[in-house]
Amino acid sequence: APAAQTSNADTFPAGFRWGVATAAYQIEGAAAEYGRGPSIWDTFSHTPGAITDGSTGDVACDHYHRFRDDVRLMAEMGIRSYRFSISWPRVQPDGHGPVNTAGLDFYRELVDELLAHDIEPWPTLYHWDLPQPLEDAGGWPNRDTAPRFAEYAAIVHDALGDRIGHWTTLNEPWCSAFLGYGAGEHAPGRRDGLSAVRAAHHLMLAHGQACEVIRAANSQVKLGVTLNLYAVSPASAAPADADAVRRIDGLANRIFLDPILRGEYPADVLDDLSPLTSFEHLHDDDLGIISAPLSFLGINYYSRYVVAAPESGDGARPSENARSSGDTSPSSDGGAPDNTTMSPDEASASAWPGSETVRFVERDVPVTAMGWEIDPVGLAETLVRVHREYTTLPLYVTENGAAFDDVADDHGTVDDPERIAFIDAHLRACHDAIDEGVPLRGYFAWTFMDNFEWAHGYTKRFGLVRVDFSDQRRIPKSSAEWYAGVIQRNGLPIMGS
Ligand code: GBH
Repeated sequence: APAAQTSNADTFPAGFRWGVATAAYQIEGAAAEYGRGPSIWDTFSHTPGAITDGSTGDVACDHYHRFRDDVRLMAEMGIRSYRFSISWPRVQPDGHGPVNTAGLDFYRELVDELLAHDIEPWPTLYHWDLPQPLEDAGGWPNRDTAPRFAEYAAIVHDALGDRIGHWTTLNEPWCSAFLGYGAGEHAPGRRDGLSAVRAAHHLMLAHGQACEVIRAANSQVKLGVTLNLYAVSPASAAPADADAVRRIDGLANRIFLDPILRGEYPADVLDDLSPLTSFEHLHDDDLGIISAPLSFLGINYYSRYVVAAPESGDGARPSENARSSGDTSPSSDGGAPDNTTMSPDEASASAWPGSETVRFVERDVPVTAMGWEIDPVGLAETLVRVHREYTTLPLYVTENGAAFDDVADDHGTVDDPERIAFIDAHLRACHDAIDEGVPLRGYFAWTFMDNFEWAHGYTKRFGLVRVDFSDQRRIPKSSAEWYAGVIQRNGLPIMGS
């Protein structure tokens, strides 16, 4: 049975938005066609060893050529809102200057097709695919990338603004900064704590500057940003574990929430980072720009982190690698330090600069195929926390979902009760949060169809719809049918029926 059972009300508020989400590089394919330039994900996925199965997003779901069929399938499922991302290098192949008209046309046609099917388009301007020329010029650790992004945002808003209700600037700046420049698990695969910290700041600056230019063009526009937030809890009641929570909550959540929603950096996080930098990259007016007024906040929620103080004694090895890659191989299970097998670069790779030695504890609880703990209560906790501590803005769950080891029969049919239970439990958690007064206005399931799961390539399937990558056939899983029912009744099935 689903874990969060406290709510017996099964209907959502009138007008609650029901959607699915995707991202450009994960589905579009047509990577070198129609004037699209390369992004850091093209470069990274073509780097031997970077992606588990050696795959790339060159073709992915071939959505670029099949978007009309995909939109029709969404309409058949009763999807009311579609969150997708716009590929910056499709619109601006060099990351600045000339616009690729074919790229803008693709998104115009997609938006028109959605509207024709009564599906609300929810674009995200940046889901990790930085144009490669901008990475060559320093990437997100370089301050100049921020105004480039604002320029790109203005171009897209100009082209589509009349048909879009809600704009999201960035998806999960934590991943871009700390997985991309710290741990090196994501593009561009750099492994340097200071670069990650600078990237985080410039991503937020880019968000703020984009908000400014878009709002200057339309004062009524609805603007938001999507953060991936975690519930974080201690492995024990020991004070040292509480400090581990403070650190990881600081680097995962508060380092974005505080600047964006309060206009300040959390002092303790700056303190933890001070051995790494004297913060020359923070300029006087930045926090004013970063805390630009918003209309909503998007939250992506997948799991909870349970953390503990570093092993006493030293030599405690960076512990994030095993968990953040979903890798459960014996070599990464937190055993004895063995840095001799790592290059200096690998040894310093961490998504948690300044807090590298905090331990991520694996508990004996159900996990998804990614190895992530299934913890719907953490979603309610996160929503209530953001509402009480940070903002009264409308909130949206812009991503939530799970990979499981789907088994398809000869017809490609997948029965996926685990995915249904996962989403059911998380929706009950959403309902609990609403009962507690959280203005949660919508939910987007991650993801519409199986796709290129970043460093995991095609080995992890998060879709409601199965994709057969040998022939691009789409086959709705039982979770798709179940979700269609949820949307139709604006609520969950009554438990036990
Ligand atoms: C989202 O990111 C992305 O927006 C989406 O594109 C992606 O396909 C989807 O999730 C599924 O991965 O191993 O316990 O340390 C998710 C953000 C950040 C979630 C890192 C997992 C590591 C968990 N991820 N986190 S752990």
